[in-house]
Amino acid sequence: MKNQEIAGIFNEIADLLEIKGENPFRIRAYRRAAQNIEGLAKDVAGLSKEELLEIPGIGHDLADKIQEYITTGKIKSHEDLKKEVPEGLAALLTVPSLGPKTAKLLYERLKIKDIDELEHLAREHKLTGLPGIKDKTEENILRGIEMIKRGKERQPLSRVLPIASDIVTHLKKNTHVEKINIAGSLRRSKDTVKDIDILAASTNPHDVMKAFVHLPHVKEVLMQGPTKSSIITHEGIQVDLRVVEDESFGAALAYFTGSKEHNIRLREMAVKKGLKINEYGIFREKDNKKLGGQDENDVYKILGLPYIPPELREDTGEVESALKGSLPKLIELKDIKGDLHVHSKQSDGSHTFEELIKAARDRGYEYIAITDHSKGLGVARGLSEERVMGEKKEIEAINKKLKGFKLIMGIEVDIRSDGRMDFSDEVLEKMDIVVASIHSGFRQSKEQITKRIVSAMKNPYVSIIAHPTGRLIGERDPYEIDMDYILKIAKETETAMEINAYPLRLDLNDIYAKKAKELGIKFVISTDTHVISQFDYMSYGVSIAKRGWLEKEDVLNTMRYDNLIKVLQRKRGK
Ligand code: DGT
Ligand code: CA
Ligand code: ZN
Repeated sequence: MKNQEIAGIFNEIADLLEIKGENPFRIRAYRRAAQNIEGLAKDVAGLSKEELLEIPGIGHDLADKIQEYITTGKIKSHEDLKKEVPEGLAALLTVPSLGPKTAKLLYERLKIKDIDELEHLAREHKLTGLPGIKDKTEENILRGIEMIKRGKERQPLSRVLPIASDIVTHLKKNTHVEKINIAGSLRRSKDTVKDIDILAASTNPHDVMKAFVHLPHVKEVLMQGPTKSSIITHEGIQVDLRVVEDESFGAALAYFTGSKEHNIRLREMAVKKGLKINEYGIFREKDNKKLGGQDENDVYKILGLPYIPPELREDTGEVESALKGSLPKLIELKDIKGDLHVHSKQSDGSHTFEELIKAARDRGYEYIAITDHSKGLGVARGLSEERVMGEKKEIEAINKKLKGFKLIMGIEVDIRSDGRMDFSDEVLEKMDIVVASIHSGFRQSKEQITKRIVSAMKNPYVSIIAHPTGRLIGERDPYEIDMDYILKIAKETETAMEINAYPLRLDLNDIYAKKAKELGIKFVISTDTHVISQFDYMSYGVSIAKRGWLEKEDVLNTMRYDNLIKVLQRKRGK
């Protein structure tokens, strides 16, 4: 799948153009194209030019560039740009929080050639004093570098899962495997993963391993053995494949799915019962008699436990809960009846209402809420009061014609730096659903940001807090907030918390979701779609919800439209 490579190159072109001080519209066009390609479910390599032109933001020029990359592995204008901009300067641009202007300044004044040198000088406070660079700037640069280093160790779920699934498909097709499954943190749907663990059962491990190390995905073979092989993919991700006998597959799957902490708990329980568990099976201690191991559930059954879903296996109470018979009945993708955070062309989305409705109906939804940005977000073409009322009229007219589907009039209202809402209550009252979120002032103190979110929750028209911590995995840390206090107020004010399914957000995260559920807070799982293919991010949101122990009843967008609106507006009557 070439989508991410091409999106990466388009972003790089945008950076390079920015350094050169080129036309901002051209720069924006590249960034938007990158975003849209990255969000695409289909591989661009398989698309005709006509099909490429259907991707929002892709015109003839960019479509040609995509095809040039697919046939030659390069884009000439990109190579030319790189020659114009020194390599060292381009390297500096990879640091999040370091914009082209500052990068250029540092490169020209201090002759910084790479990130190590930048880190060194920032630590020694050698950057301050340059125009526009303060202690804070140095801190942010160091934090950005830290993030790059961390980012190399762990990759977002969404980048890794498609690669892993593709490898599994290849191995299933080309080799004789009886069973094959993803294991490790990827199977537990953690928001970031270190590597890909795959487990297979085969009577001919040699052939499977041979096929594995020759897959088109392989950049480097780290080791090749009869039971375990490891490779590095072109994306730089390590993949470990283990091959076992069919009769041990279940035990091995349980073992390599982890987590390590969960496994330790199971082994302790086993010892107390005179049993022994390892990757080969589950055995009676006294005579080593094998009691099971072909199926994963053997392990749980023999321990006297119900099956524990992989998303819960973190030793955060799932074993106790299993013993009591009180494991949650986890929410599933098919429970979701609609998406409550969607952007249209009217702000920074790429589609008309009609296109969004069709895409939502194709996914079996009964409703979506249009939640374009409010006026404060100029960069996202935020709506003025007047435009928002125009949008409302249009939506009402569309709803008159729709059967079996509802377009919900909403707004993503910006919580301003001073804590006020970007729209007055008179405007918010006219919306069927109000999603409030923070898009600025990320570096305010913990008290200030907490206060802003609390004031949004205390507004009777705000039904949902969107992406409550503002993180972008690998790009921006969560802002500092007093989450315990926020959750307490969410409960008191009956404000729902969003699990934003956009793969770099996944925010609320699993840990806070579990806490919030324990307090009885309600959730929505929303994709924040800007391009219709992003509706499919819902599955990532549901995975995080599962990791947060959520059940269907905890999530409002599993409800029918009528009940949903009643619940979302309940706080208005108080
Ligand atoms: P990651 O890769 O950091 O995202 O997280 P995991 O959980 O995939 O960790 P990984 O890849 O090191 O190991 C995969 C699974 O193998 C892990 O979840 C449990 C099992 N495992 C690995 N090493 C040990 C160990 O020393 N003891 C036990 N009990 N299990 C282990
Ligand atoms: Ca792993
Ligand atoms: Zn949004």
